[in-house]
Amino acid sequence: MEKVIKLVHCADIHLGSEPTFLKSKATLRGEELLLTFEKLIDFCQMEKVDILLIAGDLFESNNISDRYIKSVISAFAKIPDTIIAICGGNHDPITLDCAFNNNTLSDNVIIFSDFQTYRFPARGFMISGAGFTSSAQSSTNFHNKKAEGNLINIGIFHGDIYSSESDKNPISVSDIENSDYDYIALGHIHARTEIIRHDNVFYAYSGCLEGRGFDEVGKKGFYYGEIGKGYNNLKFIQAGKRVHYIIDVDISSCSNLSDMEKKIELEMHKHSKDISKDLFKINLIGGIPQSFSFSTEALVARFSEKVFYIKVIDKTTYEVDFNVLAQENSLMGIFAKKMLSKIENAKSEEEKTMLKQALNFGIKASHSKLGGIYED
Ligand SMILES: [Mn+2]
Repeated sequence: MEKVIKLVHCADIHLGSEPTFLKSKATLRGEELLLTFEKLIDFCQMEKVDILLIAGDLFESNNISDRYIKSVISAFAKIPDTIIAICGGNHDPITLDCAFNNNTLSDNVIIFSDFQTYRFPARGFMISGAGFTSSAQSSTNFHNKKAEGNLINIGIFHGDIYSSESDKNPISVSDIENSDYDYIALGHIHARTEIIRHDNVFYAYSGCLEGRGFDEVGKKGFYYGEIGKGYNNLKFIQAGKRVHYIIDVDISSCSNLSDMEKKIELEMHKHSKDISKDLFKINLIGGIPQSFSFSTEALVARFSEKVFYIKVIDKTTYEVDFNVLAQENSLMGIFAKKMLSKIENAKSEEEKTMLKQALNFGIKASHSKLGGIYED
């Protein structure tokens, strides 16, 4: 077989960020991002990785606590045989006051701002890339580039392949596919792609290393494996210490908090290997009798020792015969009658659904359940 090299591709680590929704656990979570990154460095050392690619947004901003920067720089120095290629992201652009310009880095680290190529002929590869030099960049820094020579050509970029209108380095897929690069490591989009192949060009978004909120659900990590000319066996490795899950739980068969607790826990275990480590957003769904009222706060309290974080959103509906209610001579009766006529005359399915929800919210509000309805 032709020469292959070992590679790790990660991106969007956002060191220095502390998810504020976690309140008293936010600082702990911020520290965990750093710990996961340090584990990744240990992994590179153990596996004797040739190249570690960090495709932008290593830091949450250019204005983060010095301890994060110091930890990262000493971690880099621990793996002198691994070439560490980093490009600036929109969160940590390469500016005069960025971490990399103001600190001495070990010789194994290369930083990309304007497009540049570094050649390592003795090791059989070359790395080309570009990074952000300010927080926005409307034209791409990867246009009409072509692979050259016999070395394995690697690219590293932070940008958006999904929108040509993006002001975050809109990279065109055809520029990638026509580049003849052997592998292009992308950052910026926090949801990973599979390894995409076009002829002998391979490319991927690794996604972020750790989820930091419920817009980053599921297992997070990095790509690791061997690449060569026309060869790529990169595999996803889960690295995140904790996983965020959003789960719909139908509680229509429950008649008290204890039933609900059991049902929710059962659903959690279906998704998570260790619920005590993970974060859950539980959407309660299903129809419940009007007589059944519960407090989402009380439900959350039942999980305080069982999970790292839980948020409960009440999306249940009341099993009410609205037509009967509409006959009632009461405020709710009048409300139901008006809403039913609006639903009847709705011009679209969307409008109908929205009006039905409004009817439900109204009925729930009359039962003082407002606290559980709104999502923050
Ligand atoms: Mn990012």
